Amino acid sequence: MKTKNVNGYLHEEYHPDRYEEAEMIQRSKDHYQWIDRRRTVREISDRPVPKEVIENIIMSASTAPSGAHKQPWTFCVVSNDVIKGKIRAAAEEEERESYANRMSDRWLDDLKPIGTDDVKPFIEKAPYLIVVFKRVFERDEEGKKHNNYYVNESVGIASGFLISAIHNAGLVTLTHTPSPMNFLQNILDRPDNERPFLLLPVGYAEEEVYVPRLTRKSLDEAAVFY
Ligand code: IYR
Repeated sequence: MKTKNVNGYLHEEYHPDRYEEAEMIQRSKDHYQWIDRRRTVREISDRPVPKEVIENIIMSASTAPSGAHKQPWTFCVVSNDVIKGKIRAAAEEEERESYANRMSDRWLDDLKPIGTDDVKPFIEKAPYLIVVFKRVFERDEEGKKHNNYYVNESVGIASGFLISAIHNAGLVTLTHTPSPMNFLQNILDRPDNERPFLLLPVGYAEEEVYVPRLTRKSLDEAAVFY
């Protein structure tokens, strides 16, 4: 393998996958049509999912690019019913307060077409909960803190990869964002350099599920070409 030296570090030759134009067009179109079938599903079945699938999904997410390749994420996987029960109870407590008092009328109106409320059965029902934590800093051997870079961007990208990998496996998820969500830090006993970022229940969709009828932005709405 061909290598070169950059600042005293080894760089190795890389051969990106390449396709002829026609194949490239077909592949990009197929990928769009495949990912456009993904929907957020709140009715998740309790049917077991092989743990290996969850492991592969997380390894896919963990290939995301990150600031200075610090990989500032930890994916906590919960299958234990007692822990799920604690998470659901704490999440619903926050959500009850949010829906009743913290969210604006405008916000509640915006959620009406989606039909969400403060009851979150999927937290206990889904075979797996993936709780994504961002790692704000790392500690060196002497215990000194070193901030990570572009943490939200990096963990956001990794979460996107995660959602795409879940779709690829034929499973469903939703991005649950209880707010505030510091309770996850305590229940999962995470270190002080981690902050909860997203909670994703993962599993099969129930046999018969309904999702809001929605339209996605057209190319003209989503993009500007200069
Ligand atoms: N975090 C709450 C409320 C909520 C907010 C938005 I913006 C959504 O798109 C959906 C829900 C919840 O999870 O119910």
